[in-house]
Amino acid sequence: MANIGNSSRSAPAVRFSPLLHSARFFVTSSAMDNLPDTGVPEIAFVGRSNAGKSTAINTLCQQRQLAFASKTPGRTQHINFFAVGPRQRPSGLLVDLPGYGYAAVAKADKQRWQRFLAQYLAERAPLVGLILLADARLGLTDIDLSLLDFMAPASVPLHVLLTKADKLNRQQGQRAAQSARDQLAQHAQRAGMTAPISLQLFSATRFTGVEAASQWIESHLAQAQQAPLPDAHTAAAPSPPHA
Ligand SMILES: Nc1nc2c(ncn2[C@@H]2O[C@H](COP(=O)(O)OP(=O)(O)OP(=O)(O)O)[C@@H](O)[C@H]2O)c(=O)[nH]1
Ligand SMILES: [Mg+2]
Repeated sequence: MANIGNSSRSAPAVRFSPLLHSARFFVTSSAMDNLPDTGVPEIAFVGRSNAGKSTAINTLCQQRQLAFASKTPGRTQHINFFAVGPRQRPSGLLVDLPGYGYAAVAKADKQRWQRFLAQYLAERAPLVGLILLADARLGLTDIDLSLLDFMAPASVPLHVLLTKADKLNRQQGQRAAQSARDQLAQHAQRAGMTAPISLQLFSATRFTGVEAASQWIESHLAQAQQAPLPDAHTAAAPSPPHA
């Protein structure tokens, strides 16, 4: 069974990651056939529209407008890659994926995006870690859990950020984290997920969980540098998630 670790931590004096602070825009892609072919390990940020993916990237990287965050859901339309590490030879890419579950997107666009997302998650060889973001007040929804089903065969380590934790008091936050942990453990067992899973609370306004999330990213990029990347994930062709 997957191990649901507790990596949440409240840090009065936040230590930001110098590696993540080095982040800069790398490239934008719109389809599977124009993804960058660098072999550099990737950590992807995925989740419902408005969950706080772009904001989390900006916060972790201590940059105001690296990724485009907006009050209007569905603003991130393309896949934006940000490079970290040495300029000539990046040690990792952070990937800001467009959100799912946003009702006001045209059906054809939605289906196209869902196919892409399923394919990216199942087949993207450089993907060494997935960060799933969900609003702590909503918790994990069916669509978030169905996404994990695509990931199951690819066996990519998963880290969940329950975002906007500043909107909950301490007790509500702890309850939300425990409930999401239970939900994940059950789902992981049902889906046969073998990759490690961890979960924490996160707030971009209070910097809750910044250190733990930064460490998770750094350690997965570092591990990937020591181990050669596989040719491709060996997952069966996925069917797209429903939105
Ligand atoms: N209070 C609070 N608001 C947040 C936090 N994180 C994000 N937000 C707000 O939530 C809204 C959506 O944030 P984004 O980062 O654009 O969300 P996204 O997941 O990238 O959305 P899409 O690109 O549409 O998929 C913005 O108004 C953010 O300011 C947080 O930790 N606390
Ligand atoms: Mg976004």
